Amino acid sequence: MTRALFIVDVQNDFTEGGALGVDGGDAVATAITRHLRAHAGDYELIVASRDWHHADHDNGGHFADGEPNYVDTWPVHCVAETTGAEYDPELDTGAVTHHVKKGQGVPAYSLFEGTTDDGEAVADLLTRHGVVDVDVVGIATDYCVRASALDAIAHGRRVRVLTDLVAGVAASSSEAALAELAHAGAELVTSTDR
Ligand code: VGL
Repeated sequence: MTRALFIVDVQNDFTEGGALGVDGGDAVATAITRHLRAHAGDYELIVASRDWHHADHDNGGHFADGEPNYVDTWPVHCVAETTGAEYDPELDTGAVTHHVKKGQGVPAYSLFEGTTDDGEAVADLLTRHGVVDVDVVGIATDYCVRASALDAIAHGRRVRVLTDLVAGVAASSSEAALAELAHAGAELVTSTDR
């Protein structure tokens, strides 16, 4: 079977100390690096995404005008070309085959809303490589991991979420997201039990 790994939004602004840092973000970055050292060879494609928002722009209402509600309005985060938008330094991106940017001027929770550096849509990339299976890891469980995994299912792929390699904004919405993903057909498995 031809398998891809999605590494969703492991960026400085989503790890501890970032504008929208989640608990456990740094640990997830380190653990993904460990997973890549052992298992990069299991994947035909390793696709890493970055939120890449416009500066001085509300990005389609994604950046709060006032207090964010942390559901669909957020503090300013992951502005293109800033440190906050870079990959967390604990993530070793050496094995990444495709870098995807998303959210230029719009909210974009799913990695499928982005394009590679060559301008290719992720769905086309997967089809071109005959990818059947997708493992999903990264941040945030309850937002971009959720949306990316649901889209992978919607695009007909078999999806596993590696549950020790994700971190969420809030515990209850992360739990709900994992339950929703399981119901939608994703397999929830740890990186060591897979
Ligand atoms: C994300 C909140 C706002 C994410 C992105 O990467 O999950 N969450 N923007």
